[in-house]
Amino acid sequence: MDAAGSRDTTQGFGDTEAQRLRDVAVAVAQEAAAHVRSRRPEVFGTVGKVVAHGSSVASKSTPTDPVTVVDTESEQLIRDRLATLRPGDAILGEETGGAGDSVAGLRWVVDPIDGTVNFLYGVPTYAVSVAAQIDGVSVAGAVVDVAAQATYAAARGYGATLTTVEGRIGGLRCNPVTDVSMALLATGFGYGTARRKAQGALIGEILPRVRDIRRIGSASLDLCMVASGRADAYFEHGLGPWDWAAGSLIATEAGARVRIPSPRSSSADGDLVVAAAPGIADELDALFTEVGADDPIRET
Ligand code: LIP
Repeated sequence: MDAAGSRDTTQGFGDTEAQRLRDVAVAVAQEAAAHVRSRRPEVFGTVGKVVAHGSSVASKSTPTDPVTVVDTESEQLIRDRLATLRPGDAILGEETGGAGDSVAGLRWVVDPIDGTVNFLYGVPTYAVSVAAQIDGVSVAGAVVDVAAQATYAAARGYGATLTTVEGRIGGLRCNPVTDVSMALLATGFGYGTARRKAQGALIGEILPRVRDIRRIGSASLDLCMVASGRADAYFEHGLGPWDWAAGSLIATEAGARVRIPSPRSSSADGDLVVAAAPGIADELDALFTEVGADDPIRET
């Protein structure tokens, strides 16, 4: 335990169920991230030597919503490792679904590559996200920044940590910002044209009222930016549960005020996800209500 009392920054030595689940999430996400890191140059080449994509890339909801062969490999690796470490546990994955409609009991919620467009283009901002939920509530989670080889992790009630590639472990806390006009916000956009038009209109209302906006292309890393103080808040409509299941817990355990959809929600519902440093949470909620950001943005 560190000076904060209940905050456990000694990964791997916890003895509660949440800490044990966190350690499984960390191990599995790190193994999948290592696979993703090794496969990118094989499939897409290195800068200045791009291999033709060909059959390595398909599209999902729109032609601009890709899934690569590495997304599928990463999810299969995660499923195989969880089947060994946690036999019989339900698993919901972005690429192959699963876990049925029920959120009862324990289920793993997995995004094998969060930030697939960045992965495709070689923009080094993509992650592997693995969360454990009990009755639809995230109790443990890990987000591995693949390019930086950095691991964000949390167990509910035990704080959030960042482990660097050098193995340094630190506790995470949100920024002490208290004025929305001085806040750096992160956001993201869907793939469908109708949703993107509505999201762009919201940006036009919000951008003049804040310090600035960043769009990095990975929801799980956006949420970890809030947890680590690299952003003061994050908001996005229309995420899947795999995008926010781990990062929302990490942000919560770092002190953020987090708003997430029902665990049964889907990207099509267009619900809003928000994570905000506590000093601006009320003012940001009022701004979102004023500009109409609280309402879902469905794909029409
Ligand atoms: C991505 C999210 C991101 C969002 C993108 C996309 P994917 O997830 O992490 O926040 O803005 O449109 O949904 O598709 O790379 O797993």
